[in-house]
Amino acid sequence: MTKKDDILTVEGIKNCLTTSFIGKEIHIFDTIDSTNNHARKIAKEGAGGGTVVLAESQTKGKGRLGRTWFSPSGVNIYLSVILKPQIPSTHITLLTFVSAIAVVKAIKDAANLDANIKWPNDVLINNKKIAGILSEMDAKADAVRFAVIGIGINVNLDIKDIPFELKDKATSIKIESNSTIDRINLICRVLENLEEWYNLFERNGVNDIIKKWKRLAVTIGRDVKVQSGNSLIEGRAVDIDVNGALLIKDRNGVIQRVLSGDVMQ
Ligand code: BT5
Repeated sequence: MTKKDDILTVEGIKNCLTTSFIGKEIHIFDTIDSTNNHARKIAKEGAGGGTVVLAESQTKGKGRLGRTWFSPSGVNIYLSVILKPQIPSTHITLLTFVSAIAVVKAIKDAANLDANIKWPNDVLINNKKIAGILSEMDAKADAVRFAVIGIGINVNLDIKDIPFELKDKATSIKIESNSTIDRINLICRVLENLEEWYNLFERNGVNDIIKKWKRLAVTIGRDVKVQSGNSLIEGRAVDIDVNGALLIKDRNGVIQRVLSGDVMQ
């Protein structure tokens, strides 16, 4: 594959996409601040569910809680999808789960690599982060008006181009498979898997999602330390609940419910 073949184009993506609503409208930027910010902006202006925003690079790629997402040009995937689910705002974490399942499956389909999920939003290979998901929403009276699912996947990123502070915790498909991957093919597989699992979520509710997520997750059954706001919760991660909260049995045998946070170990 030459560098020219690997430029993201709407036509290239539409040629490989078999979805029925996700990706019917696609916006691609060479550089943008954040695909999530742009998707939120156009959703507010009326862009429909299924609209996809992609960029070759981001100047202000976002993680959760104001963190930065390293977004160099031309090698990775920075993608946001607008969705308009009929769900209460308390179910937003489940959209992160739907997306994480889709990313794991797409990496398997496109690169034959087995990734897994760390609660709530990390996709890992060999314990290093290969993808991250940022779900944001606009809600009114506890109902979701629209959600933006942001997905960043390290694809053809070389080990030498990973910044020092991420060296121990980030990886890419190229590093793990020793080969360069067609990003357009991977984007199509992500969008198709996302549509499949999102439709299942809309049709059947949370149960299938939670069952599949648990099969792919490495967090459940482990002793964990979770930083949630200012508190550190330690114990055994025993389960997740219907809203995607992590249930941790502490050393007194009490179940602590954590809706957002970072698993430190
Ligand atoms: C996430 O946050 O993992 C969500 C990342 C979502 C990025 C996508 S890209 C398209 C869309 N547009 C956006 O602006 N964002 C979304 P969090 O769990 O908070 O993890 C952030 C942490 O991951 C950082 O503090 C770093 O430690 C690490 N990190 C940053 N960039 C990384 C990268 N490219 N690969 C692996 N780890 C990274």
